[in-house]
Amino acid sequence: MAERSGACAVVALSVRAPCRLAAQREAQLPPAARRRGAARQLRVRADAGTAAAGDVAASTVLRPRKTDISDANFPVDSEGRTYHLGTRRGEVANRILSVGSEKRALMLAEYLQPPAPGRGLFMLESSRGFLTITGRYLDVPLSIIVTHMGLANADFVVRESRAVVDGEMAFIRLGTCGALQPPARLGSLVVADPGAILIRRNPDAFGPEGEALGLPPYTFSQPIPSDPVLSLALQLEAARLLGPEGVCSGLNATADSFYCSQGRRTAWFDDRNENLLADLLTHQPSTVTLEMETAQLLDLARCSRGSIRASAGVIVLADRQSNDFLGAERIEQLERLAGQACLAALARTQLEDAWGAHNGSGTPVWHHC
Ligand code: R1P
Ligand code: URA
Repeated sequence: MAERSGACAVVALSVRAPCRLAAQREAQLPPAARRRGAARQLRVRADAGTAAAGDVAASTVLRPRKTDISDANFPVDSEGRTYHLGTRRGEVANRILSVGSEKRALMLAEYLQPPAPGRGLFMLESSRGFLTITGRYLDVPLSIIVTHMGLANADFVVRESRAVVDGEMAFIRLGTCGALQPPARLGSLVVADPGAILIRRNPDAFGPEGEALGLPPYTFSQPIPSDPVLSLALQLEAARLLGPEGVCSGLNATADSFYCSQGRRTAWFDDRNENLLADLLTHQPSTVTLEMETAQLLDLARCSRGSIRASAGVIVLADRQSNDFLGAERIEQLERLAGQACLAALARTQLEDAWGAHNGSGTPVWHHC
């Protein structure tokens, strides 16, 4: 198939006869996607809490082929698909759970109901590897987006999703982090409430002029607030699912590197970060966690002219004092529980949204008909 991009792979989260599967997949493809071909098929289970046991829907991952772009300022293709995420109006819901990895996204997609009865989840992976999954949680349309890592990727996800959604939006990031001090501890979920600061490496400090001037090698922003309503909703849902002792809140620090800007030291590079964590705690004594995306999300929400609410919850997997790291099985358990808390907080938060016709530009994938 000339238009097929990439290899065809099946990730089976449950098992069914392959010939039946193929027919189901093909039937679920919208005509445009059928023409282009789908690179991968995945199977997800509807939320056990809201669907009949064993109700398994086959979901196909669409991989739209890149076509010519029309706008250098905000690039979109002839179908209105954004340049990096590859989604268009009607494919992304107003409520978005942003996660760092595909594994986490697929695991949490198991708790979604299909966007419309009798269909699989909507799944689209862009040529840049951003996976968008749209379905429903507690009957509310909701998207899970694989954001990968770092400030730039968080920027793509927020800006390009905002561009294809009408009405007020809510974003929650579910990530992992390192803990600096209590109440954050290995295995807890820490909600970024009151918000996050940004730590940036300052390249000017490493050149001769910067050295002569004594420029600081790292800079710290002031706290950027998270949305109090969304943060509280996340704390309440997380306490319900993880127990009150499993969740806390605190100021997060988002760094522009996993390594140097989080005070990790390696022999290969001159990072001048021996005092970074101590300086951070002098600057903001209440900082409890370190990760790589939340401040970008909160900054964009703050600058969204009131159109985006945002918060984040991060699972502590690295203790920066004791140097311990959480086991893989426990991480997955926590991702599942914290993920359901995020989905519930998003679904239960009131928004002035527009679930309808999306300005007449096509039927949303979650439309009942
Ligand atoms: C680094 O290992 C990654 O883990 C954390 C950091 O923010 C960074 O993205 O979050 P995620 O688990 O969401 O990726
Ligand atoms: N993610 C980070 O960014 N830092 C950590 O220490 C652990 C996860």
